[in-house]
Amino acid sequence: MKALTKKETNADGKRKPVAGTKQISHLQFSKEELQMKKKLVSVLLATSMVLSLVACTGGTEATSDVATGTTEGGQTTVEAPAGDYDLTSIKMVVDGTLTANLDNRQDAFIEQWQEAIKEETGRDVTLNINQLDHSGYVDAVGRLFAGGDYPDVMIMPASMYAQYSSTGILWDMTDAYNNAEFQSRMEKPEINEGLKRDGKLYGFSPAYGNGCVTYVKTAWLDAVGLKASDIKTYDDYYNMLLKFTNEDPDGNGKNDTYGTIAAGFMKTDEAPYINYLPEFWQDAYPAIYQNESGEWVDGFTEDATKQALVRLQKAYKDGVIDPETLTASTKIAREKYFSNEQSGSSGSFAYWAGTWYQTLTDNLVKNDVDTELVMLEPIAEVGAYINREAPVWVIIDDQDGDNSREQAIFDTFIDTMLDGGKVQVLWTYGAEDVHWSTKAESFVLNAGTDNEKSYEYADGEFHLKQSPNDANTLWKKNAMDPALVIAPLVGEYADFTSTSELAAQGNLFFVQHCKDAHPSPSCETLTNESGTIQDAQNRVISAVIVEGKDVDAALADYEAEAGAIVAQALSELNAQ
Ligand SMILES: [Ca+2]
Ligand SMILES: [Ca+2]
Repeated sequence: MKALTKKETNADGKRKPVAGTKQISHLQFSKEELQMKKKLVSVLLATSMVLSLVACTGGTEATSDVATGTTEGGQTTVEAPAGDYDLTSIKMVVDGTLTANLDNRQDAFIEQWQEAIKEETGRDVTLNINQLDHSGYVDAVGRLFAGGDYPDVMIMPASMYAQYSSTGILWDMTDAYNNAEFQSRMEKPEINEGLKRDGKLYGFSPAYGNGCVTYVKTAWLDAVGLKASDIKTYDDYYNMLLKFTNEDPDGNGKNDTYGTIAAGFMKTDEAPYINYLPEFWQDAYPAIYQNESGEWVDGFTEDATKQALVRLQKAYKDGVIDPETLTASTKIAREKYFSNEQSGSSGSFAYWAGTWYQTLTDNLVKNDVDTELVMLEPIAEVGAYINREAPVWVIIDDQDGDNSREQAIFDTFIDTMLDGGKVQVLWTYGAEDVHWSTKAESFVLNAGTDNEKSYEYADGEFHLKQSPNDANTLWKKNAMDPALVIAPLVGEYADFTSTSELAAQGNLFFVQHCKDAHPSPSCETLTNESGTIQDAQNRVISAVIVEGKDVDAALADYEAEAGAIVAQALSELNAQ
């Protein structure tokens, strides 16, 4: 259903039947089935929108619903060379990656970004940010697209990028990237080289991926007589979870705690899917991936996945996993973890490495809970934590056959993101004198408590300030993690470094204990029908783990629901 290309026509020029055609019949499905297929519908609508844009955009008429700026008056800029495009606004969609959210002075970030852009590019551009909830991001974007509401730029998690990269919706930024100003400072070109599909780059990542590590509450380990260094195998880990569940580690006299909690047993719509419960999934990779012999396979039906599902089924039955894991968002999972009320909380929690080590600790401090967290070395069966593919920034192609608008967006928004200076600082740390400063100042966090901490800075000394929405925590970073970025700050900004010791420890620990995630698959059938596969996977997860259904029976249901689609996807992938 993507824009017609040579690839999709037969020798006689007729359009080949493409995967997804039969999905038109979903319109006759029940409301419930429609709901289940919402992701698919979103993608279909999005891709058919592109098709209709291509069909109706011709000559000098700019009829695109997606077009912004000067094309809106019916005049196109077909003759205009790149660089002359009069870009006046950028509509951006983002998830929780942008830490400078509405509660944290996003207005100041926008204002300073607009000023810096004017200084650097001469362009007067209004930045409009639509920040969507992090947990439901993929669905929310699908709904925006389905409603024809396309941004100019947006962030996409890697698996979403794989899904959309072949649709024609994303602008081919290969040339723009190759000629970008930041290339002279590039330290890790392999990150974006790895994002190319058939040699073309449709999404840009300014940083590498990062991943999750398992944090454990030291006070709970002490309470049940364990040490983190003793947890070496799955049996050790499971024994720890049992003790956290059955031996009252919070000391309130009741067995009202859990071993662990996660945002979902498996995050079926976002690679690497299993990073929130690594000890249970171990060597399983329950998604379509390329195995060691180079063949694309469905890991969801492999024996390793069956064994992982059985481990999770037992853990659920034993009560060591918080049952809210089935539905919890990342926000709910982490808030339960560091809650002031530790009854109902968990001892072990796999979450993002680096900055989050500091943030989780800060929240424990704020909630007056024993604060020490220890990072668990990967147990033997896990071996290494997963370094996810980096999320990317994409530019929406308005399909008018002219690159000047998209090039202007690249130059203004993406190229400046790694300018080594003012704009990169904004993406990395936020707004000057709001999130960070070089002015002399002193302040105290958690004054009058055991966790009181004083900070004092001389004039000219770069430092992070108190978080705008919470004067008792230190601000950490904005959208780009300084430890993960692929091109450095330079000149007067070169010594702007984050001061959090735990974040640095966390990043180092992760780098020492990680392996790269399998690359996300990209083919037409997955673009159109991955929602159906995810729905079938979610039903297996829920049936086996929560309802205690036999794993083989549940996988037979999966095969009946999604088997044909998976087989088609695998055949496309293996033919590439
Ligand atoms: Ca208790
Ligand atoms: Ca265009």
